[in-house]
Order: sequence, then structure tokens, then C-alpha cells
Amino acid sequence: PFLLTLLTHPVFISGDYWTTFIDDTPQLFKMVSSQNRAQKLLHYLADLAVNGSSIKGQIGLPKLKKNPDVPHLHDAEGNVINVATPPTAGWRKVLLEQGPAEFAKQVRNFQGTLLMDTTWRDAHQSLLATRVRTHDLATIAPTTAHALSGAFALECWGGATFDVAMRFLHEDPWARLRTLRKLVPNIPFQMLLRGANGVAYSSLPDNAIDHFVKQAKDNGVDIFRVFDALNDLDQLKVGVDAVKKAGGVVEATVCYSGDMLQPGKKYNLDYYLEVTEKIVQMGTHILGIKDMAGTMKPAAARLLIGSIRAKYPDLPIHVHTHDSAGTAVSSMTVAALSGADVVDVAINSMSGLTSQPSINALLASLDGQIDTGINVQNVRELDAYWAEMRLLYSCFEADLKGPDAEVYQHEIPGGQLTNLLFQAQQQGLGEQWAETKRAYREANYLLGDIVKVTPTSKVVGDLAQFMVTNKFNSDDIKRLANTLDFPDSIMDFFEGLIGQPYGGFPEPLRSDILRNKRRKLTTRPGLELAPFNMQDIREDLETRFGDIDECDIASYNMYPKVYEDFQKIKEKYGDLSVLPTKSFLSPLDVDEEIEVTIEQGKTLIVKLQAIGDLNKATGVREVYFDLNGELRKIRVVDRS
Ligand code: 3PY
Ligand code: ZN
Repeated sequence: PFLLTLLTHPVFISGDYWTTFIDDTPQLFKMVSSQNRAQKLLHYLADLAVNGSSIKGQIGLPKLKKNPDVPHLHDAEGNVINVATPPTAGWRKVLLEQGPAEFAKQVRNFQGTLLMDTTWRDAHQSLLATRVRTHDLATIAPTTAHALSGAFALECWGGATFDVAMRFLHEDPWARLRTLRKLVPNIPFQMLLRGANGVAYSSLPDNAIDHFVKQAKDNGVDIFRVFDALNDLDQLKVGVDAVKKAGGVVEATVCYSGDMLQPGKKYNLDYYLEVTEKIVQMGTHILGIKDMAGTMKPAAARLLIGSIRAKYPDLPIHVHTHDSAGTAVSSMTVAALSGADVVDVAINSMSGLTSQPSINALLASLDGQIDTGINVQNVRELDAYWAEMRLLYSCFEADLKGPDAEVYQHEIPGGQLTNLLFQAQQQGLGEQWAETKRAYREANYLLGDIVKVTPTSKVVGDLAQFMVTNKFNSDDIKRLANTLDFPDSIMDFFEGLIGQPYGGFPEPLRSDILRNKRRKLTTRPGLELAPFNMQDIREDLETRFGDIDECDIASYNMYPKVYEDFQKIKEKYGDLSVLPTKSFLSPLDVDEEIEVTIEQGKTLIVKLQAIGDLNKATGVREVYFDLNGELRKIRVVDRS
């Protein structure tokens, strides 16, 4: 009927539509575009109904069979708080009005310890394979803006969320940032930046990092936690300088590795104080301490944070840990008591195990000792949403059962631990899991006991899997190194493409593995990379994908292939981020009806009517929908 309207429209018939039709009748073109979008979404839903989910890593269907409810918050008198209007108070006001330096000063002067909630980034990266979608974050954002209005920040972007959003969720990470920013204007947003690697796995030219960070700042990131996976200060500085140029809050970070309390450890107090001094010289608003494996015991927290606090009384300190060993609440309590200005936590249902410590457990632990500016009751109410959310994303759970004290031996970072376990479970290799952990420890020592976090953790993990698959032990690797073909990540590491490890590369292993296949870099890899020509990239992307912006260029620079594939999916199915998660992951039942808001004020009512018989000659099925009261037929190849 719409096409008929268009074709019989007097202006269309007059043939004058080229010049004025779009301008004079925008409503019709809006209709074309929304009909077109609806049609594309029906294609996705039809494919899902016929072939099941194609989302990578999904095992089975969500345990939650409805869309999650949004809980109400209550004020002290028990009245429901209207969350439609965001609060104006919050640390972001301080930042916007007084700038990064004064913001950092006031954080340092706060009488207590502030909290950063990682639920929107690290918690789901660590527990749910980074699969939480924008739809679910945006749904709870207005409530969060109130419940956590006293928080230092929400960590909501960067790390693995950037590529997973495009690669597996088929949504635009920049759109996520802008959407959340609009809904939460009062709480600072923090992102995780992998130094000279941006949010990728190896170095990019410096101008690509500058360009990326500027877009991140302009689209809503306030605070940048910048780290380098080897604590290579030259690599770190690339990210730090980019944030300074963009006008963001710099949180230059030292990665904590292993258990510093053990005698003879390579990464000991002297080492951390030396790196801290260099970071302070580099210039940072805040010092980040990043314990990605959760191996910082309470006594280590006391020693490390206490020592840094004593030496740098004015330096704001922000501590991050994972609860893999089960000690995170205790360690963060001690960190707070030893002078940390901010510590990281996650909403209860998204906390513990390989994620951050539980916010309410930490609040209880600090109660009567340290103020956090957080309303305990509101946070408990907020948790009702995440309890349901955990069930909605149950198909991405690694099914970790409890704390793993072995983390002090293998030192696997939280996110990677869940990933490796998930892989072992998928392959049905229960015993191999114990072997993988043992091999990971051996691989780390073979590589020279390096700091392990993305991307160096991938190098260690790849070597461990190479050892398990080929049944090699450390001696075999050393003996056979000059005859074996190693995975690319290991070659990259030894070439120096990930930076220079503290204490240098192990020899003769490096020479044996590289042979004459690769160079041996002695300086940071970015110095060898030619700057990207942004104008050429823009023209190329415009030719291929039409209307693109600076954020598209930044996405393409980080992950060219992932970006291209994302564009192809978008062309086929439209913007999938608008679908409720249940309908994104599980097929509609016949007669099931859903509402999909494709833009403000434009809601589609979609009902699956029937799935036709298989046409054996063509392999196609017809899927019938009711779309806003009209029958639609979609043809889908049956691949099931
Ligand atoms: C990342 O780089 O994605 C991390 O989470 C490192 O801890
Ligand atoms: Zn982390």
C-alpha cells in the first residue's frame, strides 16, 4: 500500500520528484525509510525463526522468558523516585564546570573513598563474554543515573566492548556511547584504553590513536584509564598524550602482576614504585592500579597503596581488581583504608568470580569506617534488574562455580579465565581445563614472566594452548623452538610488536623462535608505522558505505575487517540494536507479539503468524508476520 501511495502521488506522477519531492514531502521518505527498516528487521527475525541464533558463543536460549522489569527507586520517605529527569548533581558537574585537574583534586580531597561501577563494561566482559547489549544498558540508564549519582564514574566503554559490539552484537559502539551519555549526564563515564593499541590488539600509528581518543572524548567519555600490557612506558605515553590532547581526564595505569608478597618476585614494591614515579613524571590526573587477575591480596594492597600514598600525598589513586580468588572485597576494603581515593565494584548480580567485588558487600565492609557517597538502598533496588539480566544472558555464562585460589599460580586475567574455561567446556574437555591452567603458568615463565593482560595475555594463552594441543612441556619448547612454527601472536610478541617487556626478552628463545622470519624491534612499534591518511580513508569508506562520519573512520582504523562485516550486516538487517534482547537471541513463538521502537515515537508491533513448509526445490521457507496490522511475507533459506 505504501508503494502505491508513492507511485500515485501527484508529484511523483508529474515527474518533478527529482528536484523538490524529497524536500516537499519528507514524511513520505521517512515512511520509505522506516518501512525499509521494518522489512530488514523482519528478515532478521525470520532467519532467527527458521535457522536459530547465529550469535557467536551462544549456547542454548536465555533462561529469562520475558523482558526484564525496571525496578523503582524509593526516597527516604518511601516515595517512588521519578527517574525520567536525570539528577543534576554528580561528579560530572564538577568535571564539566572545573576541568580535569580540579576534578582530580576534589576527588583526592573527598573525605572517604569513591566507587566506580564496572557493570556496563568489565563485569559483563568478565562474566558474560562482553555480550550485554546497548538496549539493556539504555533501559536501566535513567534508574542508574539516580541510584549511582554519587559514584566517581561508570565504566561503560572500551576494552573488549568496542569490537564485540560490532563483531558479535552487530551494533555500533559509538551509538552506544552517545545513547548512554544522553541518559546519564551526571555521572562521569570511564573507558579502558590499551595505550598505543587503542582498543585493538597491537599498535596503531600515533595519529590513529589521537583520532580515536578525540572521537571518544567528543562522544561522551570523560575519564580514560590508559594502560600498557607490559607496563612499557613508551607505549603508555602514546595513549596518555592522546587523552591530554583531547582534554580528557588521564588515568595512567600501572598493571599489577602476580603476588608481590612472595619473595623473589620480579614485580615487587620497588618495581611498582619505579613505574609509578615514571607515570607521575609523564603527568597524570589520577594513578590507576590495575589488578586484572585479582592476585592483589589484602596485605599487598596495604603495602602498595600505603607506600604510594605516603610518597605522593596529592596523587589520586584508583584501584581495580577482580574477585577470581575471592579476596576482592577484603583487598578493596584495605585499599580504601590505606588511602585509595576510588575503588572498582560491580552491581551484586554482576559481581564476584572473575568480575569486580560486589558493591553492597564492599559498602557493608566499609560501613562505619569510610564514606562512599553511595545510597545503599538504591543500589539494592537497582540490582533487581541485573538479577534478571543475568538470566537473560545465561546463554553466555561460562558456568564458573566459585573462587579459584589457583589464580596465584596461573595469574590468568579475569576476562580471559572465563573465556578459556568456556572454550574448554564447549570442546567437552573438562580435564583439559586443568592442563590449560598448568600450561598457562609454564608459558608465562617461558616468555620471561611477563605482565599478562590484553594483548599479552592472549600471547600466553596461545602458547599454552599450543603446548596442550601438541603435548609439549617447557623443555620441549626450548629444545624445539628453532624448528617449530608458532602462532602469530607469539611471533608478534617476540618481534617487539606489543612493546618491550620489563627485563627484556628471554634468550636464546627469542632468536630461536624468530630465526630470520621477523625483525627484533628495540623501540616502540608505532615509530615504524606510517601515519594513516584520514582523508583517503574517508573517501574510501564513503565510496563503499555511503554516509559515514569520523567515528566510522575510527572504527575502521581499529578493526577494518570487523567494521566491513558490521556494515554488511547493517545493510542486510538494519539497526539490530533496537530489538529487545530476548528477541535478538531467541526465535519468536508463533503468535508471539513484540514491540520494537525503531526511533523515538516510532514503534513497530510485530507478530509471528506462521512458518511455511520447506520448498524442497529451493530450500526456502516463507515466514509470515503481522507488522502493525499488515501481513508480511519473508522468504528465508533454511540452513537448519
Ligand atoms: C581489556 O583490555 O579488555 C581488559 O579488560 C584488560 O583487563
Ligand atoms: Zn579488569
